[in-house]
Amino acid sequence: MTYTIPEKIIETIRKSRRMVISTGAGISAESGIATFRDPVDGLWSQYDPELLSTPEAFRRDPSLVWGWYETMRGQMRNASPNPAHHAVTELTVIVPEVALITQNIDDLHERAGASDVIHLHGRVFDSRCFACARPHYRRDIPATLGGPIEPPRCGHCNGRIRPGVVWFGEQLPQRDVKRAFDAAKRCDCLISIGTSGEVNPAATLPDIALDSGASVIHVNIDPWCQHRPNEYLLEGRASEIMSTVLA
Ligand code: BV8
Ligand code: ZN
Repeated sequence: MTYTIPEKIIETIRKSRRMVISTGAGISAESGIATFRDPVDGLWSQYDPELLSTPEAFRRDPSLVWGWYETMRGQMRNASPNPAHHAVTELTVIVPEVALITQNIDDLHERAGASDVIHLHGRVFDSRCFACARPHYRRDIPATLGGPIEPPRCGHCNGRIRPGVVWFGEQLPQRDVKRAFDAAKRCDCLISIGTSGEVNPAATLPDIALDSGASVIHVNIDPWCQHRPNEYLLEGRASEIMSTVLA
């Protein structure tokens, strides 16, 4: 099915001089990476991702949480950027000023050629000591994935190593939050791709943009949208819609 983008939306994107592109798990879904709301298969199906993504869960069972993130890291390493990631990169080249903000912890925007990506919730490929916060570098991904794995130890204080992501209940990096909020206030157009808009403070970006007089375009297979003035919904798969936007 070829997707037709309403002329008004095409015009809004074409005229944009200061754009924010805000992405969630839905942009990586077509690269084979499960979203938070997708049912998770195998061992992990008995766990709620939100309950594993907390410091309390890591304190309670570090091997289970570390194993969960190593499985994700393996999945993300084997995934490839899809046409939506490439279309976003193209927009960052065409539009004079673009802030690319993602809630995703994968590196598919970078592997699609984007730079200066604001990862509001960190990156699964970063890790640090849970006790002293010193960065920990590792390249290998364990051969056997899919279950609990004992996390490595910090060379400095012997504390357990944790993924470099922001867990529920943890503060986001304040510098990144400020950059993201300032960009949402300045922009003339914010495109939100593949997010359920359920996690704060990332979920406030579209409203900040609307309140500042910008247009907001949601790209989602699920037609959720507040339908405020200047707020639009493009219902469908991110790769199909974003490729059509750039066609
Ligand atoms: C904070 C990293 C201040 C880890 C993530 C009670 C106690 C403590 C805090 C709270 C509380 N109540 C509320 C809060 C705040 C909390 C929050 O918002 N909770 C929600 C659940 C209510 N937020 C926080 O805790 C944040 N910190 O507030 O600090 C503070 C400090 C102390 C005490 C109080 C406050 C930290 C939030 C960051 C959490 N870390 N990720 C990891 O990834 O494992 S969040 C994680 O979930 C993701 O990063 C992402 O942000 C979020 C999932 O959202 P989406 O990306 O939108 O994904 P989702 O699956 O939901 O939706 C996918 C969408 O794509 C769907 O709409 C679908 O239709 C669409 N889609 C699917 N396929 C496609 C598609 N669209 C297009 N094309 C397709 N093919
Ligand atoms: Zn340490």
